[in-house]
Amino acid sequence: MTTVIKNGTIVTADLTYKADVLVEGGKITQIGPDLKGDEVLDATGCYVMPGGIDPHTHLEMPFMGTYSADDFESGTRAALSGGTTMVVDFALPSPGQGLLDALQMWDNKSTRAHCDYSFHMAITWWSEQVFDEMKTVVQERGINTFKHFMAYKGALMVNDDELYASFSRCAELGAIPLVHAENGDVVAELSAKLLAAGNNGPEAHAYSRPPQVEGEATNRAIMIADMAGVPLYVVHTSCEESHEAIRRARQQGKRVWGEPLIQHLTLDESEYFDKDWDHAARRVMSPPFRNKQHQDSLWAGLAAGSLSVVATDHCAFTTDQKRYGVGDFTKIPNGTGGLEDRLPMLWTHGVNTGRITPNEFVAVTSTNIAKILNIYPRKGAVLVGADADLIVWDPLREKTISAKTQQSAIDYNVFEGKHVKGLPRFTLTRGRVAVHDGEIRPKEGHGEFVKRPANGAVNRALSSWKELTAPRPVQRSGIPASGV
Ligand code: DUC
Ligand code: ZN
Ligand code: ZN
Ligand code: ZN
Repeated sequence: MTTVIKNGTIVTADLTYKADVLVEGGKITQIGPDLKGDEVLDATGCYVMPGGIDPHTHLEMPFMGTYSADDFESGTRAALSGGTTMVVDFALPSPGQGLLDALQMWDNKSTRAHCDYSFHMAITWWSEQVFDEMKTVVQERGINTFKHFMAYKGALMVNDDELYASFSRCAELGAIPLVHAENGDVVAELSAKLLAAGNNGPEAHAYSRPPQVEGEATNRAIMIADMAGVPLYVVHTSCEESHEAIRRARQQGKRVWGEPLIQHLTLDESEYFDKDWDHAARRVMSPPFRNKQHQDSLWAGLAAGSLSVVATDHCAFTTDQKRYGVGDFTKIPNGTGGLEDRLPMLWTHGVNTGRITPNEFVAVTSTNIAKILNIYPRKGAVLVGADADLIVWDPLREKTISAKTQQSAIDYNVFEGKHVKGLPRFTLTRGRVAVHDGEIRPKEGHGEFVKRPANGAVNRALSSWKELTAPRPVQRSGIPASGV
């Protein structure tokens, strides 16, 4: 059986041109004029683009006393509905749990996925066992990224000695460290102070995590990565302070990437103020939403190339779950949804406004992250031989986002009432048509795990690379020359 996408305009990270695309056996087999196939998908007036890759999701994750409400079934269904054809979720060992043990849990959960997926491995504690298992994770399991939390003190947070040890191990294994960059010690202090002063509502969550805690941690992680000689990927970059550290590092020749979320690009801190408790609590995530200046900085970074990827950190909790934090904002489960809405929101607020081009849209939603994760051009490309993970994007299709019509399992949507223009007419996951004329046709279990081999990239920063690797003079005896 062959499928042909006819009369569309192909848009990749580099090129825009008219051609048909032929799909067979889950792969793109031909690109050119006047192709024929058994099944015909009409792309007249549409863009044919690589399906979105969301490298930052938390599906059915045990967190803050509960589980995130979207699992691999509802989560990947939401993804496909909005044009995302691959997700990378975080396998999260509880401190003390082995990495391979945690991976087994994620293997079990992910069997219901409707689209392809991969995992990042989180390092939530440090030991010889963790050091050893990292090698198996990379070399046998095909996972080349390790995530580190610099916040969530007393739970997931790792300290600087552990960061340096793990980053150095990543360097040996050809893996890339990821960081959630917030200064967890300062967040804990500010939270305690706010609570002691009787400030226990959801807006205090934002006060407890000012941009400085993110800027400091981002800079610290960059410097530690530089000393370990390893690249660094900074998840959910939300503010100018963090963006500035990333920009400076890149300018100095460091291989550092920043990932703003669609939520931070389109929603601001006013969501927390003068709103009812539920409205604000539903938007509690870390880092919190920022003001317009920070938003402008993120948009500018996408246009200038100092920020590389737009993700969601999809971590959805119901209103009932959010209410665990009534009377104590530190108990509100952190997280917001966005999987289904990332592409339409970015198109509407990015491409339709002229902030980014359609080619840049493809770069930041798919191609850049495929390259960073070492799965390009199998993913993130419209090329012969690539997986047929494709979207036929109709720039004239419109809708108003609402929880009533969403795929996600929760009872609200942080983008409720937002009008989007630009939606998938068709979404193909390895050749299978999962969205047909805007209607979702999911298939549980269609998704496969995508192995990501080790990556040869190193951080060749000019600032410290030579200094760290060059032979240095050593006074071997350690005894003063005069003798004592
Ligand atoms: N931030 C969130 O808001 N949720 C999940 C984890 C995280 O870092
Ligand atoms: Zn995080
Ligand atoms: Zn409201
Ligand atoms: Zn996250």
